[in-house]
Parts: sequence; structure tokens; C-alpha cells
Amino acid sequence: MTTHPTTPFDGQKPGTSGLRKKTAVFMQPNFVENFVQATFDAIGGVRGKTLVLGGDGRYFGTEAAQVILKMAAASGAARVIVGQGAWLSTPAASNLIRKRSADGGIILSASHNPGGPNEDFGVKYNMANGGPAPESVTEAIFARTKEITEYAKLDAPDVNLTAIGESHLGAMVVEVVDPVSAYADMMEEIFDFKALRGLFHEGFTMRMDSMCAITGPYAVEILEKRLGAAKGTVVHETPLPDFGGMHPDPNPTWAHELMAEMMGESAPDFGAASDGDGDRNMVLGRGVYVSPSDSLAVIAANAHLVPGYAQGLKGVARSMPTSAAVDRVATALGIDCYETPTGWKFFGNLMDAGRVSLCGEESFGTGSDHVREKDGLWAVLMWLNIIAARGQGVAEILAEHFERFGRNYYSRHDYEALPVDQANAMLNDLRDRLASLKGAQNHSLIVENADEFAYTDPVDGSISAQQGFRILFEGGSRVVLRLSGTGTEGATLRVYLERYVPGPAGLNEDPQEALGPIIRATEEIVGIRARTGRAGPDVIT
Ligand code: VG1
Ligand code: CO
Repeated sequence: MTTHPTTPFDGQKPGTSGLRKKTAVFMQPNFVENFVQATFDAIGGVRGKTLVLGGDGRYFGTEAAQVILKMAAASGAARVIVGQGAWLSTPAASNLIRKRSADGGIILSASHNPGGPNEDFGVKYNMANGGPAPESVTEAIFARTKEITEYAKLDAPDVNLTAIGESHLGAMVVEVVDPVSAYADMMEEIFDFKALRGLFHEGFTMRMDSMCAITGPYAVEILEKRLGAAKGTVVHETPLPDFGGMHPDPNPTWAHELMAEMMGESAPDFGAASDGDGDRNMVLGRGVYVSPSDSLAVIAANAHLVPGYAQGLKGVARSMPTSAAVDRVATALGIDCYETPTGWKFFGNLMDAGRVSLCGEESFGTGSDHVREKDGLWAVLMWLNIIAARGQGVAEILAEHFERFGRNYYSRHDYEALPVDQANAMLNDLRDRLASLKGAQNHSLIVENADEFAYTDPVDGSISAQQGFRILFEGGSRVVLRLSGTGTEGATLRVYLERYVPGPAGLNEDPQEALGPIIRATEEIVGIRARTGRAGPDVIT
């Protein structure tokens, strides 16, 4: 029998990026089966189709992969291309879907969330363009999870995923591929590997922290093997089911080992980290941290120095809470700049339509139209290529950028695991008061406008409402507030703070101090600390 009866689970609603839950929730009998069957149903079945399958190596990944293979076989899929060991970074999966003209793919990851039996797991569906399913599809999946009565799964022994090669599961071909090589080859096509080899040959030093997650094998292959960086350049390079206890979120809080190294006496020239599934990046120079919004702007301003973008950028896009630093670059370059809701799925249409070639988010996500996901190692190679082409270090590049464009001081404050009702009440209350905020004065800042962001996709006209609250102050400063769609515990409130300084004076302040007035005005308007009883944010990036 391949058909099994089942009943719906509550809450199988994909968030900003796929379905994420505690691992134990995913390990309940039928939980993965229900979600995967709902996904297959929502995309019109998988009969005759080719899928890509892989994940970030976290706990329960191989078990989930076996379930999905048996389900795809029972539903008539023609072929599933799986990364060896069920490993594929998110950008590598996106690349494989595109290169192999697959119909879609399933990525097993909770991305930047920690992994292990007591932490998080996740499942995400990507489309034939290699990008995350748009809201129309995730909504159809969710609707299907609520009415599911049966799923199809072959009764068969597990497939051997440790050896590269083809085998059969029923009539379906299972093709186990090296997870790294196609991705590394693509990087060779985009970047000036000769110049990068020269850079390392001349003694340029780097530390790449893969945080015991999926980029380790990719970074070792590309940086150490193909580019000649010293052995040991990549640290925490072995993917572990629990990420060795690390929280694989590449920001100053969670990548604190790298931060300490880069701010220390014997710091290398360049430092970088990536997240669980390899789509995020943090970059640092010796003694200098680059905020993701600034990184996006610097990459936009210098992309033409990289062979893959020598013709210039078609346009750029950023998520709404990301700083406007890249907007200034776009204006200078005379190209379009789009503002989308949070989440990479909103960039896909713009890239497919040829409107943008570079996208970024304040949450350590940067990428281009080489794939349809953000791409951590790609961003690292962008910086290395720019460094090699300009013959300058990170600090000089950043300082010159600020001198030319001014500086958008930026910070995000996260309040994690708030009671859901409390967080909702606070934001509903803010929604009710939005219109009356205009003209209000708080700590020398006057509210110029306040609204809730809604997005109309310029390509397909679809509308996404309620994508975050914006309070704009006179003079160009602003605060954005929204609830996270990737957390698995309570509600996480994200507060995004931004202030523009044109220069030449005032370009070297501490961001938290430069943003002080906005932080205080936000507290006065929203009352986060007063209402939650929290002394301050849990994570500041
Ligand atoms: C967060 C980030 C968002 C990012 C998403 C997925 O979402 O803010 O910018 O696209 O994570 O990133 P949220 O809803 O929690 O704010 V990843 O690396 O988890 O795929
Ligand atoms: Co990620």
C-alpha cells in the first residue's frame, strides 16, 4: 500500500521562508508527510517531474529526506537530484534547480535558527526558477494542510545517500550528486579567480567561520583548494547535526568568536561568516564591521569591477526595512531601485523579469540573479574580488564609500520570545494610532509620516499587505517595526532604526549613539520596554 490515511496538523503555515518548527514537532508521525503531500498537491502533483532535494545537514535532515524520496516516488516523480548525504546549501540548491531545469526543489533547513533535537527544523519549497515559492503558492500549501486526509508514500528501504550515482526507488531515479562542485564551478564563472589567487598568493589573510553549518565544504573547496587561501582559513568547517551547539546566525552577537578575532591584535585582513543553510553572510575587515545594508551598497557601487557584472547592474532591490544606502548608489548609477517586503521570495519576479541583478536585506542577506536565493559565499567572493580589484582593504573601501554617498547609520533591535498576545496588542495599538502620529514631536524628532507598508508586485500585480510599520521623521530618519516570520517561540519583535548623515562631518560615530534620539523617540511612541517589561533588546545587530 502506498496510500496512508492522515489528519491535519494545526499551524503548518509557511512563514517568511518555509515552515519552521521545533524539531520534535517535525518528528511527530505524519507531520513531514502531511506538509510534503500538501506541497505536492498545491503544485499540481509531481508526476513526471524532476525535483532537487537537500538541506543544511541539521538533525533529522536525512530522515526527512528519506521520507520525501519515498513520497515523491509514490506520487510518480521521474527523478530526484539529491546532494550527497542530503547536503545542499540553499544557494547551491537554487543553482541545481536552474542548471538541471528541474521543476522545483525541497530544502530541509531552518536556516539561521539553531539545530538539534531541542532546536529547530524546517522545510521549504522552491520553484522552477530556483527561488522560494511565492505567497500564492505557500498559501495554497497551507490551505491544503488543513484538509488533508491521506498521503502517498512507497514502502521501501532507505536509499543510500552516501555514494554519488544513480539508483531507483520504484520507477523513480534517485541521483545523488556532489553538493559542492556545480556551485563552485558557477563561482569560477562569475569571479576573477586569477586575481583572487593572486591576492592570497601575496599573503592576504582571511578567516571564514562556517559555524559548523553547511558552507564548510563549499568554503574549503573554493577558498582553500581553488583559490589557494592558507589551510585553516575556514574554521568550524564540518557541518554538524547540532552545529556544534553554535547558533548559526552570522551577526556580531552569534558569531562572537569571529568578532573577537577580527577586532583583536592579530586579526587577518578579512573575516566572514555564514548561516545554517549558507544564504546569509557577515563581512568584516581588520577592526571593522560592515553592516549588511552598507555591504549591499558597497557591492552595488563596485559590482562593475567583478567580471560577472562588468556590463553593469540592471537594477537593485532591497527589502523595506533595509537601509536606503543602496538607493543612493542606484541614483548615482542611474538604475532603478525597488523596495519589497521582507523575505527573498519577493525578489524572484524582479530578477526573472530582468529588472534587477542585485538584491539585499538588512538581515545579512545579499545575492544576485546568478541564482534565486541569497548567497553567503557569493557575497564573500564579491568583497574579495572588489578588494583585489581596488587594491584596498575593507576599512578604506567603506570610508571612501561614506565620503562619497554619506552614511545611513543603521541598527536592528530584536526582542525575542515575547508573549504573542502582548506583541500583537502592542502593534495593533500602534496601527490604531498611526494616523494621529503625524506631526508629533518626540525628543527633537518630528514625525513626518507613519504608515503600514503594503507592496504591489510590479511584475504580476499581486498585493502583500501588512508588511511592517514605518514611522518617518523629518530629516530622513525612520524606524520600522514588524514581527518575525521565522521564529519558533512566541513572537519576536524587530525594530529597525535608521538615520542618514550626508557628511563630511559625523561619519564616524558609534551607530547606537548616532541612533540614540530615534531609539528614545520609538520608546516614547510605541512603549516597547514599558509594555513588555524588558530592559532592552535581546539581540542588537
Ligand atoms: C528573517 C529576516 C529576513 C530573511 C528571513 C529568512 O525573517 O528578517 O530578512 O529573509 O529571516 O532568512 P523574519 O520574518 O524572521 O524577520 V534565512 O537565512 O532564515 O533563510
Ligand atoms: Co539562511
